[in-house]
Amino acid sequence: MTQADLGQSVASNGAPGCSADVNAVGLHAERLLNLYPSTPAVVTRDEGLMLYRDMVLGRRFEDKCAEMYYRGKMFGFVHLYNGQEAVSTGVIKAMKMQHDWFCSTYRDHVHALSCGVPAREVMSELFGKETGCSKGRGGSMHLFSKEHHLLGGYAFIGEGIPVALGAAFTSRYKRDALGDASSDAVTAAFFGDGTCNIGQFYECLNMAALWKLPILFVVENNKWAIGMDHNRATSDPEIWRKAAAFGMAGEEVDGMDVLAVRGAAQRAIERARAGEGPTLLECLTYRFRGHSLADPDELRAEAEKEFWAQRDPIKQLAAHLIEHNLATADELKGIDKEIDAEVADCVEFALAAPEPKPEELTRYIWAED
Ligand SMILES: Cc1ncc(C[n+]2csc(CCOP(=O)(O)OP(=O)(O)O)c2C)c(N)n1
Ligand SMILES: [Mg+2]
Repeated sequence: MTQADLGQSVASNGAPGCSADVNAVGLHAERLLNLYPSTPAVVTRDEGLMLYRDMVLGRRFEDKCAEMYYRGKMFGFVHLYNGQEAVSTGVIKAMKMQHDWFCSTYRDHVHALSCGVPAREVMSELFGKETGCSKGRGGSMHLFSKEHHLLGGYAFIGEGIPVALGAAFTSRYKRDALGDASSDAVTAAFFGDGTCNIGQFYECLNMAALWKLPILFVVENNKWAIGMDHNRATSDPEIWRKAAAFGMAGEEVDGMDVLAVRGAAQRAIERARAGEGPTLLECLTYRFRGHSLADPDELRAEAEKEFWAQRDPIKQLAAHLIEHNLATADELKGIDKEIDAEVADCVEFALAAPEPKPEELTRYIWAED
């Protein structure tokens, strides 16, 4: 399909009255431009720098993964998160580390880093080394850390949603049935726009609403499911509105703005901890690279890519911090340098780390005492 075909098919399936200009960047961009601004989080200098550091770590880590993949150090499918950092950072950093729970997809490296899994452990996992967070048996799509409450990456789309639902049910059951008043953990389940067209999504929304479970369904709507345009694949492209059918809270948010995401996440977390049940949070975002590192990314229109590149979440936060005198450009450059050193260190560590022993291939399939 050519770019002209793509524009046409979007128009033929799109909202009435959308202009030629809008078609150049697509309906997804139009939604972002028409978004009702949600109340962003107010941040202190320390919080702002923490968010900046987390997003830069995510970005630089992924860039390094691309380099290592093309140098033949990683095998299998590797899906990068560039462009979507505001979602991982905005949601996860609003939650309580090693208390709340997180569930990811195959695009999971940056979620793991935001959860606090050390970069050395994530990179080792990608190289299939024993020092990896899944002991080298999982690889890119199966990051897991009990210590950091990361319930896993999942290669099958939607597979993590019921797992997250189970974690949310556990919090509620411990508090209400077992009388543990301290059991107030909230779970965040991350998944994409394409995943919202499968059955598990609806089944889990139903149960979460029915039992008022403390869960955030975080949709990372990056417009694309491999090569399928979201607007051609779903009955109502505004995913957050599907919350109403289940009587739960729903919110759409600028997923390129970490403070907007953080604000929406804080509201949803507060509701969940107060026993008011789940939220469907739709973050409008975009992936800056192809679906996986095996995808040459020749399908998407250049104008569309340019539209979203101009809204780079890291640059937007940097501008905000400087404009509000929370940081100087030099300080931010200093953080960039520190992150580069951390990423270089994790590669060195992972390259030197041992492979799993062949005789232990099946170890960790079953829990050990
Ligand atoms: C159950 C299942 N069906 C199909 C696939 C093939 N598949 C891999 S990624 C993908 C698209 C998912 O798109 P989306 O949910 O928007 O996530 P994104 O890749 O954009 O992060 C599909 C259909 C799969 N992995 N699992
Ligand atoms: Mg998608």
